[in-house]
Amino acid sequence: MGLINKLFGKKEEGEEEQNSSDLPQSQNTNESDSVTAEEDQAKDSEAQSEKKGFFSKFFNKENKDKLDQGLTKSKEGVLSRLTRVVVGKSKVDDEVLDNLEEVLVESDVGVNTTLKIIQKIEERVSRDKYVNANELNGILKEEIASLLLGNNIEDFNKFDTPKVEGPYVIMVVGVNGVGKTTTIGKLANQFKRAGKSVVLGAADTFRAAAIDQLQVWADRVEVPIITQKMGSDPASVAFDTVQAAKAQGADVAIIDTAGRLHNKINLMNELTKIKNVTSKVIPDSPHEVMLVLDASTGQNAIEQAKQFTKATEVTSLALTKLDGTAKGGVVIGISDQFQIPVKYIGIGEGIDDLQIFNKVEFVDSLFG
Ligand SMILES: Nc1nc2c(ncn2[C@@H]2O[C@H](COP(=O)(O)OP(=O)(O)OP(=O)(O)O)[C@@H](O)[C@H]2O)c(=O)[nH]1
Ligand SMILES: [Mg+2]
Repeated sequence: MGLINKLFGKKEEGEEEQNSSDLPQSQNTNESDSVTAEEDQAKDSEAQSEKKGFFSKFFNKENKDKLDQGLTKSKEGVLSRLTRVVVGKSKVDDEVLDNLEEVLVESDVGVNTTLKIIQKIEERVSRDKYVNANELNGILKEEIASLLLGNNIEDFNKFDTPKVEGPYVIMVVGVNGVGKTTTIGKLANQFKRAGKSVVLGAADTFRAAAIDQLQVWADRVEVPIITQKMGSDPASVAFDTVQAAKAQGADVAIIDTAGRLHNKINLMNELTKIKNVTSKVIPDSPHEVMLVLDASTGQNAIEQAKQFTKATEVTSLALTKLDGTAKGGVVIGISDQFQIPVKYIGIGEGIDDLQIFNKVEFVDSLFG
């Protein structure tokens, strides 16, 4: 809690600041006698810049602005619903909590996670006795961030890969059209920027266009790509990719795969086959199986994650298309419910529109 309190500018216990309007009148008057408006302003801006300075230690300003912008639609939805909950209310009572529950479900957080959040808020309200309705937003941020941080899954803080013998192999999986190929392109770009050498593998051999699409990204990022002709065995492309990456002494190999549904047995078996061949070249590979989910599908994304993780091993998640959707709350549900880290979020179609998922930063942006 300490870190969250600091991030959101809350004082430690016992240090609780009294709202000036709660102070006895005489004290208020004394204050205003001795402090001029200019001094007040100067103090305010000092406090502001201190707070900003503190914030910026954690959040890179440019990334945070971009995230704020990417989440605009979701944020607008959440905030307008929250405003409805507290309008005309002075304290957080049972009615506010009931309405809040509805707001969170409507915001695609998901029922299970919503119930956990409501329970935390209830505990908070009974602890603090009188919680003003206009504090609800801040309390929500704190409690949701604390819930997510409590799941013991560390955030990653840079585009990096663990040190392994040979290239670090990432196999990217997911349903059709969720943004696998685009995420691979963006990720390759970030890895390259971080000084890593990357090889891409076009193991979606179903459609010629799929191979071309990854080729376009490889050209744009200027990284090598391994392809075979359309209709070739995807496992054979994966094998070639890992072998080429190994031979070149590359740091990372990223394998694109065709979109598939969890219940298509043959296609799911194909993933197992791909895994088996990469491990022939680099034992323990693929080191990462990344499931890409389209956040704009809301609750379907949660369902897909459930089904996919049952059908095959998944070790990381990427949530795409957060821009242009009001369903961003789904990221909170997914981050809470799965013991698999949400590593990346997609906030646009451009090459730079991929961010590392940071729980506190995300919650801060979503609840504005
Ligand atoms: N707005 C937005 N669009 C995205 C994002 N990520 C991907 N897209 C778009 O989503 C569409 C599908 O992306 P692809 O990368 O082709 O998806 P895929 O999962 O590889 O699709 P298949 O190979 O057909 O299974 C493309 O038009 C992308 O530009 C994102 O973060 N934001
Ligand atoms: Mg694709």
